[in-house]
Amino acid sequence: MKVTQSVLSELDGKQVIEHRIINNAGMEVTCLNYGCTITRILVPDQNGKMENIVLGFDTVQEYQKHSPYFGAVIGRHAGRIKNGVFKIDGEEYCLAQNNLNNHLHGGINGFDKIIWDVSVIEDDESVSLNYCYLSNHLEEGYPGNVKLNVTYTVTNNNEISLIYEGESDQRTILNLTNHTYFNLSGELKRSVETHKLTLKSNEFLELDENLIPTGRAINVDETVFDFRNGRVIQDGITSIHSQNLLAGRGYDHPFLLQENNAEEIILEDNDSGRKLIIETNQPSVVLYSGTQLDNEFQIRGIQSRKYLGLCLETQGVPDAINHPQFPTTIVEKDKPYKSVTKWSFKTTN
Ligand code: G6D
Repeated sequence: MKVTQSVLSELDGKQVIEHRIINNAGMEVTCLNYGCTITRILVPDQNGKMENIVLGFDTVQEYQKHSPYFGAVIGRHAGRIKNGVFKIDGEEYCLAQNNLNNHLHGGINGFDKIIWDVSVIEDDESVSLNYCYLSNHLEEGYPGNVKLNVTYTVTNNNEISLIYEGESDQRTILNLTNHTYFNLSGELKRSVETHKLTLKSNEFLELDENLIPTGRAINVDETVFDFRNGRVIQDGITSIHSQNLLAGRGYDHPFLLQENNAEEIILEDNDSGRKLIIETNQPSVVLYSGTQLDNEFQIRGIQSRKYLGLCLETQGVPDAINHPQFPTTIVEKDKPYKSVTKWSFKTTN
C-alpha cells in the first residue's frame, strides 16, 4: 500500500495536511487533518472503472465557505440538541445555538473545523491515519476535558474502518460520527434518487418541525421508511408522509438498528454496480438524503443540488440526553468512549 502526505495550506498557524492512501487494489482515499475530512474515495464500478464516490473539495477554503460537513468528523455531539440545553447531575449546560435555537453537530466550531494532529501507521495489509485532539472543558459549552482519537484505517480489501475514541475527566456527553455524502454513481454523474438502501431497522424517530426528535419511535411498517427489503431513495422524495415532507421531501431521520456488525446497512447503485456495506457498534444511523443541498456552489465543476449525495451517519441517538428512553450518550469520568464503524466497498457482479 502507498501513502503520501502533502501540506495543502496553513490555517490559524497550523498546517493543513493531506494524506492520500492507495491500496494494492487501486482504491484511493484522501483525507485532511482539517476536520478529519475524507475528501475523496475512489473505488471501481462493475467494469473496474475507478471513480470518486463522495462529495468533497480540493481546497480548505471551499470547505470553509461552502461545506455542509462534507466528509467531516462530527462532534462533540452529532445531531441536534433541543435549545442547546441539557443537564448532567443537576448541572445545566448551555451549548451554542447554531441551528435556529438548537445546537447542531457540535456547534459553531465543532470538530469538523478543528485542525487535528495526525500520524500515520502502516502495516502489510493496511494504512491508518490517527487524528488526535484535546477538547477543553466548556468548549462549545460541553463539560469535561476530553482526549479524542479518530482513526481511519484503509485495508487491501477495499474497507475503511472509522474508530472514534474519547476519555473525559468528568461526566459528559459524546457522540461522534462521519458526515460523508456518498454518491455511488461515480464522479457525481447522477443524483442518489435511484440508489437502493437496505436497513435492518424496524423503527425510525419522529422529528418535530425543527428536526428535533420528539421522543417517539415510529414502526416502519407500511411506510417508505421500511428499508428492510431494500428501497430506492426516490420513494421518500415523492412520498406525502408528513415526516418526508417535514425533512424537505426526503429523509433526515435517525433509524434504530436491530443488529450490529451484521451487514445492517447496504447502499447500492444499480447503474454502476457499486455497493457499500456499513457495519457499526452504534445504536442508530441517521439517513440524510441531501435535501438541504443548495445550488449555490460547484463541487469540482459539478453544480451542487438537492439529492446529489446522501449520508449514513452511524452514531448514538440525537438529543438522547433529553430523552431517557433512548440509549444514552453520557460518558462517565475516566471511562473510555469507543464508536466503531466499517465501510466495505464492493461491486454487485
Ligand atoms: C441539515 O438537517 C440536516 C442535517 O441532518 C445535516 O447534517 C445538515 O443539514 C448538513 O441541517
